[in-house]
Amino acid sequence: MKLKSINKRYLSRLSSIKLYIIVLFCFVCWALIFHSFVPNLKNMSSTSDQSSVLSKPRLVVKRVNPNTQNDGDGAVVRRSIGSMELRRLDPFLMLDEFAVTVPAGFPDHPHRGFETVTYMLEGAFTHQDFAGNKGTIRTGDVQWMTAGRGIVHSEMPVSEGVNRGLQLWINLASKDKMIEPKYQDMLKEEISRAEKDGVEVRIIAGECMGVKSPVFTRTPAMFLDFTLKPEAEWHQSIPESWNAFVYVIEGEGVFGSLDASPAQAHQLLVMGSGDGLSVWNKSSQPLRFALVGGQPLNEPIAQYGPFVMNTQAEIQKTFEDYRSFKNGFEKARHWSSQQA
Ligand code: FJE
Ligand code: FE
Repeated sequence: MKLKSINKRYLSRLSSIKLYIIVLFCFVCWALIFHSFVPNLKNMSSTSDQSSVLSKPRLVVKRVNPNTQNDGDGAVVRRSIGSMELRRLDPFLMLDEFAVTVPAGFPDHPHRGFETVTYMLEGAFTHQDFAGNKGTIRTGDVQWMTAGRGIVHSEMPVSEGVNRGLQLWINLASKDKMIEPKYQDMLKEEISRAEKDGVEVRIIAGECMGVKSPVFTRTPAMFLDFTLKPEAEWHQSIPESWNAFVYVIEGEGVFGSLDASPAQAHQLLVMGSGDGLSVWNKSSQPLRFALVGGQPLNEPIAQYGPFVMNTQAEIQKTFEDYRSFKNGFEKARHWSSQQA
């Protein structure tokens, strides 16, 4: 009788241990499955994934063939945004492809009210500012500068030969125009890269193929440098409310729809409304282009050269501040860049 009850208790304990083991086993299985699926889930939900088919691809609404012109001190620029052909593309104020050889360059000049993004394609540029910041960006490096309330600086080539790159001006919202200046520099090796199906991308700002750039964009924006092998195609989502453009750096590509005529190097394509960009490389050479998008500010703009504010009165105030070294221009009083 006694033996029987001990036996019973023993058996019930044994079955509860079994139950524990089964539950533990199930948990381990679930954890393993979950872990192996999460990255895929992330990929699947990633809007920049090739598998996410665009429902409303953006079409090219304008093509700009920038003429070369002079700016700064003997520097040659191909200005696409900021030219007569394309005054602005909110929030973008200017896009220059610059090609500069020593001793030309962009000597001491001010900025207020926006951000400048300088992306070196070839050669090197040295930057010096009135706060004592100094640095050189080389092929593949980026300088993301928030001028905010004021920067005075020089941008000059350092090496013989061609020094080539893109400079983009992104407007700041009225509430951000007078913020403290800030630099976000990235060396080529620090710029996130991703690769898939013959498509390589350098993620300067924003996100692509599930990879994010660490750059903080005060005005929400994306800046992707794509290289497509021959035969490759890509379908990149872009927030619907943003403006977007393509700048062809090298080769030729078909943008927007398969029957569009190919775009060539140095052309800027303004993309119309839709949920993303479709691109095909139908040529036998690599295609390299920058895809840039940004949230429009929809604010009035008053611009005088490198000062971009909302009203003419604020421009007048900016002249006054710059002239009398006030409200962010204090350090300009005793500063000029050092000559090499
Ligand atoms: C400028 C004088 C300037 N495009 N692309 C007047 F020098 C400049 C200026 C530049 C610039 C600089 C680089 Cl590194 C590349 C550029 C113009 O600095 F914008 C105005 N308005
Ligand atoms: Fe500048």
